Amino acid sequence: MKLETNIINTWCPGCGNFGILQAIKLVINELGCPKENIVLVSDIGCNSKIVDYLNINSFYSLHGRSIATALGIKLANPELKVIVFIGDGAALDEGISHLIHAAKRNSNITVIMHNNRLFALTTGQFTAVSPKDMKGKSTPYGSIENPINPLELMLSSNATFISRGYSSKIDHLKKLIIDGVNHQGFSFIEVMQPCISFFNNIKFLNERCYEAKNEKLDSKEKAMSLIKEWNYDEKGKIPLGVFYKINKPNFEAEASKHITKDKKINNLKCLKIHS
Ligand SMILES: Cc1ncc(C[n+]2csc(CCOP(=O)(O)OP(=O)(O)O)c2C)c(N)n1
Ligand code: SF4
Repeated sequence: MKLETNIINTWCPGCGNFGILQAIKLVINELGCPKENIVLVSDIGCNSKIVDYLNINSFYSLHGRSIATALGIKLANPELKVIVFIGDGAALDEGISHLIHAAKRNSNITVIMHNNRLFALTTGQFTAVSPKDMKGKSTPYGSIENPINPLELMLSSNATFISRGYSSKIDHLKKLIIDGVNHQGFSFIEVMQPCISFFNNIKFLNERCYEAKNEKLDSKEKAMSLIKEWNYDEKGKIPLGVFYKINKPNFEAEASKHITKDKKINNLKCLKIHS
């Protein structure tokens, strides 16, 4: 089956989303599961157009609501591999509560957050991860707020798989996504993604991103020290890789036990009624 669609790609030339699209194509081909068992859930934004360019079952959600939608899909059919594409604006502004709760629940879905550090489709407003002083449509004199660190947020929300990739490192990103999709719990993959038109940080990212080695994936302390190595400021190196990975019962598996119990109770009730 052809992975490409006939839809004309409207991303700006040079956009980091092309690298993520390339990585996800490799992931789908290498995952080894039937393509009909994969569901892509997209948000709203430049990032979300990715599902238009992939011939895979997908669901266009509302802005900031894609994670809740994905959780519902996974709950209804736990056999599916559910992958969310979401921007930093949707994940950390409009939809931040969904992100925190999906992590807390350890929902067995994968969230790929395209981090271009602003709202791109609406032409460059600041988000929770925009640098202080960033000038844009909603901050003509520069943002007066400091960015949050989303990976720190994920660690404190008890996400069981936390990682970071870069759209220009396609092979590395492909491996991260495969690892995240195969993880039996909530996997969060932040992807640094330059927005060429409104916040072109490609040189900054090329100079700073490096593949970090983490031998202690189950250590929160080690994860925090890697996560804190770069704090969304304009200095230092930016580590890439898996920072944290632990096994814990996931939301859908736990919920299914209750559903099975419920079914048994209902069956007993039916038997009583009929006897
Ligand atoms: C609830 C809601 N708020 C605002 C919008 C307008 N809106 C559409 S796309 C977008 C920007 C998306 O930014 P982001 O999520 O960071 O994704 P990007 O475009 O950067 O990939 C906004 C604000 C909307 N559609 N719905
Ligand atoms: S506006 Fe930015 S994020 Fe959107 S397609 Fe263009 S370069 Fe990519």
